[in-house]
Amino acid sequence: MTIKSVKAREILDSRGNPTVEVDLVTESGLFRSMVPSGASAGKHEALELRDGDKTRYQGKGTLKAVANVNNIIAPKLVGVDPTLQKEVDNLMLKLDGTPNKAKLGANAILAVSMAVSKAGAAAKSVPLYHHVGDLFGTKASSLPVPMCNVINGGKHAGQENSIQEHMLMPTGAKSFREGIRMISESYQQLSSLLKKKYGVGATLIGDEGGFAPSQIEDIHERLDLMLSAVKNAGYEGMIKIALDPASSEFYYDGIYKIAKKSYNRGELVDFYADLCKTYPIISIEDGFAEDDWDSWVEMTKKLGSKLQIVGDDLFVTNTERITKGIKLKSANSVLIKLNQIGSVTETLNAIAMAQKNGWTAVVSHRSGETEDNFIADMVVGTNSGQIKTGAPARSDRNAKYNQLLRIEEELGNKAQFKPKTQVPKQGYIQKPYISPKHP
Ligand code: 2PG
Ligand code: MG
Repeated sequence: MTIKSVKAREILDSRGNPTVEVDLVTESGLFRSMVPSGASAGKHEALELRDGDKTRYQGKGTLKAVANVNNIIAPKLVGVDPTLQKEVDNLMLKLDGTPNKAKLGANAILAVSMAVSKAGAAAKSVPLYHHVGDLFGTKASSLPVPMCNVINGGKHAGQENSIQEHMLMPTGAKSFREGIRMISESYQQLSSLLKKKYGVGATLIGDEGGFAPSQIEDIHERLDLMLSAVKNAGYEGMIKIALDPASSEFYYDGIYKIAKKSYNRGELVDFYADLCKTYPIISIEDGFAEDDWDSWVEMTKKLGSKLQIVGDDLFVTNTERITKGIKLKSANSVLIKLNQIGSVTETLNAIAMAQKNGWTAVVSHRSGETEDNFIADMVVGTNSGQIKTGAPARSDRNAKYNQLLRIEEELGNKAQFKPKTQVPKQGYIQKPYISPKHP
């Protein structure tokens, strides 16, 4: 089986911004991939190539990246075996030749890289998650515990100095299918609570499908409402909370600003510790800014034994930065985003590095997404155990959840869903937790 053709085009993502799509053809058919895009992107991410031509899409066009696929990458791939993922990715890295994919664009390279994986799976007549498992060196069987962002803040909701993601994790579920139902029912209950308290405007949603009630600045009120929704849905104690403050967005030269308050390093660690003692929080991502390593180390020292501390902007799925983090003990988990680094092989290497060092790896979407559900297969293929892909709303988010439902069905009694081992630390609060004050 060989690659016959590779063709890129400019399409739209879930925010209506342009992105890159690739159609790759082999004897087994056509394989299509689309690249996501971040809003609260880390400054150490690989380069997302944009045209900069202000007369099109506010300069965000991707015609240069598309041309790089069609004119530079495609001719080199015709005749190549698509099961040779590492070789193809290395070839593209060489064609690019820069440390951050500045020449061809991470969006150009990644679109091809993902399409190659899909074609590779088809060449072997196996599902994509199975092929990813082969590339990664595991037998794919583990369905992830989802982190579902039901209240969107920060850049994803047009808010300043605000915690970005408030997520529910169905750790008490017996299967992925049951977990996603628990989340969906809680999400609908949250909608009712918000409507009752603030009117229908409070149920408008942000970039990741979660509600974005601009009336609610206070994190305690946000979390209380979430827990009330969980209780109303009948799942009290069975759903835990994860946060992504995305703090690089509210970091001002040594000071962090949330709502109208300012925090220095020690105060912010205390703020998180207090939250963890009040709410069943088991994971905090990007509690500190992308280059504030000392604060990360302090937070991990104080809270890391009972809390999953996830580096997103800090590590940008880059094994060099993860190596530094492991050495410094600056976290205990890595957020994994394909487009932060720009190829499937490098992404799998980042997951492997985390797992080999006893850290968790959380596979993640971007706030700007497409209907491509590649990450659903990737999280199963690597047995990563956790996926963050938004609220159970909007097709760009549900594309991933729906694919996981299909994979669980296909794996049948081989499917593993074991939150106790997949989500290693169960937080400060075991059970039962507070009865919410706010609703
Ligand atoms: C994050 C992501 C995804 P963005 O910060 O983790 O939720 O947001 O894609 O905007 O960087
Ligand atoms: Mg993040």
